[in-house]
Amino acid sequence: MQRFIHFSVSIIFVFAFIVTAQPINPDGSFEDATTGEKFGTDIPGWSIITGGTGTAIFEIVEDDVYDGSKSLKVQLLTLGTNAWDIQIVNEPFNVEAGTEYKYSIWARADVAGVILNFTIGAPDYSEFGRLGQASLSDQWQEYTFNFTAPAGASEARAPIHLSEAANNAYIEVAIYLDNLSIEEAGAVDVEQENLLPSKFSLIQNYPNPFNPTTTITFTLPSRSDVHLSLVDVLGKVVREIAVGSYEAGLHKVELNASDLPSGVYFYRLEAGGFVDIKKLILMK
Ligand SMILES: [Ca+2]
Repeated sequence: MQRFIHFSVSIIFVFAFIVTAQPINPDGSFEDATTGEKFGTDIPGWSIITGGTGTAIFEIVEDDVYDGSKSLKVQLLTLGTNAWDIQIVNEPFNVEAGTEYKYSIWARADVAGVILNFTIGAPDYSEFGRLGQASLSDQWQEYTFNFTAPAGASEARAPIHLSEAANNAYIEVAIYLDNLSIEEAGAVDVEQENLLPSKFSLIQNYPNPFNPTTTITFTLPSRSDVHLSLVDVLGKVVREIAVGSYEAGLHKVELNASDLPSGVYFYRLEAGGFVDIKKLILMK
């Protein structure tokens, strides 16, 4: 019987796929705007909306900021008839349906107690939901909420509502907003790095059962002498799959068993004092 020994080995570095936290919304820190009083779409990335009898002064200022060199100052003049009459809306950004996002904004008011409402919605004005309400402090403070983009959503807008009835007591009080940041929940600030396995391991082959090829994966925390063999149910070595000195890392070895009969076999890894054995099934 002609005996084929067929294998290939590759080293794959194990990358940690780490998402760096990056806001997905347009300039939430107002840094792209010029200073002074603003109307309509004067602030890049934002729309100022006043409705009914709601009126307010929106102004980009430099004298009271949380982040960077600019913030938005709002002074309510008349509230209008409902909470939607005075808004500043962060313009549409892309979202992925089913993904959870973290919403964060910094705000303060010259007098504590001003009420803000935050929502997230589609560009067609159907809101995903009211995210939350904040009663502002007179110190800069962060307000955070999580939301999940619903099925079918691909874009969202982020209105901040200022004309709550409770704000009647705060007419002309200066309200400051800065650093609206919307990012994927769970994202962390970590440099991408190249990680080596921390231990020896022998991973279940795939596919299994197989015919006639399958892939066996193992990891080495340091360069090691490796002996990977195929053993039959009687304990007899029927194939040396991989023998030699291997670098630290994750290795994939292809086993071609085209010359072996169907049945149950085992593959056994010895490396640097580590021994493990797993079962595999050849089904022709
Ligand atoms: Ca800013």
